Amino acid sequence: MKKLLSLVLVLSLAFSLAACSGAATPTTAATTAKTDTTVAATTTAKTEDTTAATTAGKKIVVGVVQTNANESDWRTANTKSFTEAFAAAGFEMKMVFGEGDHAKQISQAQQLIQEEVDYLVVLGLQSAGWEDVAKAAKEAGIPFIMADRKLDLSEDLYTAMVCSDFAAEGTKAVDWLKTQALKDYNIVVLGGDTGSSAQLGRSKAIEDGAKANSWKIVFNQNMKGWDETLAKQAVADLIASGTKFNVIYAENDNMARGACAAMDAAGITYGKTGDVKVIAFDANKWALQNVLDGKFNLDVECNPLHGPRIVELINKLAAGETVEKNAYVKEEMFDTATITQAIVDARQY
Ligand code: GYE
Repeated sequence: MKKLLSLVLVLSLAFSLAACSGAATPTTAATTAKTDTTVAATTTAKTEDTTAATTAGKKIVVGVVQTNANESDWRTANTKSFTEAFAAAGFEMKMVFGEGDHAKQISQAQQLIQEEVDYLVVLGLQSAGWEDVAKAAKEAGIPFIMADRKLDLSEDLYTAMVCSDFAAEGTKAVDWLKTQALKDYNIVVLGGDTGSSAQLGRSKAIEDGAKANSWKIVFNQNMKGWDETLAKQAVADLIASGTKFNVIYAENDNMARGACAAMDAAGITYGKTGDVKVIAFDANKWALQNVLDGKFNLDVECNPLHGPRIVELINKLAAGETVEKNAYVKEEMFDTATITQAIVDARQY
């Protein structure tokens, strides 16, 4: 029955997908991210199928629709966290990578529904365009879980989410920037993948912050794949064009490192004692060492260790227990005034 149902659904999805064309625009940051950190809505997704899966001693099979294999050091840590936690939990993991292609992620999710996974975990390249997949998973009785990036789905179309609050991350950076009391603010925004909730949230925060504080954004471009080399080239071109800037707002650590490499090549000073403030997101271990060394001024944490969180969630769902529907990961920030060697040494990623 589940096989026939999912076949019908996949066919209807295929037809609807033909109509879906995800056109990316350079720097739009219009976002609908609604921060509802305290919603304690709970949900149970106990369906006869999932209960059967656990009780029958059958391995729980989890489909994971991941973004790109080598997108960033953050993504590498994220994939490793799933792989290790699922193996330890005895889950069978079917992880697929969209490699920058939203439509590819959609068809990969369909395929996993077709293969009757017990749970579907999605980390979307883009936050929009997931309704049909979520409906198909629901019809097939497969709990749909969002991890890392919140997708534009109504609450009835997903089971639970464990995500980062990207608007809050961006606001932390804007509030920190305000405390720097710079004479002028000429900001370079190196954005992440267009349309991802991470990019949308972080970009909107600095755009709103600039408007509210009459700061100038002299450059605002999204780098495909959060790419370090593209970020380096973009800043090198900016320097060559003679554009004056004194703040780098890089939406992940790798792009911040790319920007620093371009400034090194041009002899521009940055960081704790330099002319340009460098703001990064993710807070990988090597990046926090850069904060400690005064190369990065601020690093806003975005925690990639979702594996154990999703294992806990799935085990609860499989046991018919209630789970928090909208969970946001608790995250910090580290600047040159607060960072210590102990913090760096204790970093798990
Ligand atoms: O900031 C970036 C990664 O979705 C939060 O994706 C994640 C972002 C992270 O490639 O480094």
